[in-house]
Amino acid sequence: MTRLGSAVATAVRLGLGSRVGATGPRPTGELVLYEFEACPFCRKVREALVWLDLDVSMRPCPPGGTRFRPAHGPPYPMLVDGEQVIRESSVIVRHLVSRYGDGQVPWPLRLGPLTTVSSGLASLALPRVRALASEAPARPLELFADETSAEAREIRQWLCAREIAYRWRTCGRGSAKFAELAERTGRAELPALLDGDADLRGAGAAVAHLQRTYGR
Ligand SMILES: N[C@@H](CCC(=O)N[C@@H](CS)C(=O)NCC(=O)O)C(=O)O
Repeated sequence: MTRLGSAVATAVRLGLGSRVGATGPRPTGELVLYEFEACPFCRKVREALVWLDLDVSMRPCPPGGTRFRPAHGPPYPMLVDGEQVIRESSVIVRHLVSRYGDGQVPWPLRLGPLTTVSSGLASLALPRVRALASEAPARPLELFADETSAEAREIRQWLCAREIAYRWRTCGRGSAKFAELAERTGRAELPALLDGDADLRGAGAAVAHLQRTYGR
């Protein structure tokens, strides 16, 4: 998706996914999300994760995928929170805001069919890329990014198409993770892909590194 396309998609979604909203208690365990980039229902969950400033272990399940799909089949999104396995995007969003927010679903996610239509429109320009071969990384990758930026989407799309698991450190406006990133690396610039000692900023550098290291 181009920068313009991404800006239009963000406008259609009323800016959700670019900033942190009302946060609450933090998870004690890991949140795991099975999803794919072009799925509008998955986008709703990604927007809620940024709103709540939550980190999540991503398990990309693109069409035709063979790494995570066999054990965790559709429909997507599917969230695992401790013992709980939750399907249905609206149920996942409600679960997240009631456990990790102030209990209020942000209003752009509360519009019923309109939410689905606008999320569908925002995801329209995204190709439903079928799974491509890759090497699985030996150590977890970390991606500091929000939901809405075109560059972040390009990196997520690459990772999604190759079914590469990663830790998404959601980083919307207002997140304390900007400070964490700056303290760890000396710079707060997003999107940031951290892979061991490699620190890649921007989609061009990140995708080139990923292609070189994990592409086939
Ligand atoms: N009502 C469900 C719809 C989920 C859904 O239809 N997901 C599609 C992707 S957009 C899916 O998993 N399709 C089957 C597949 O990809 O194999 C929700 O809100 O989560």
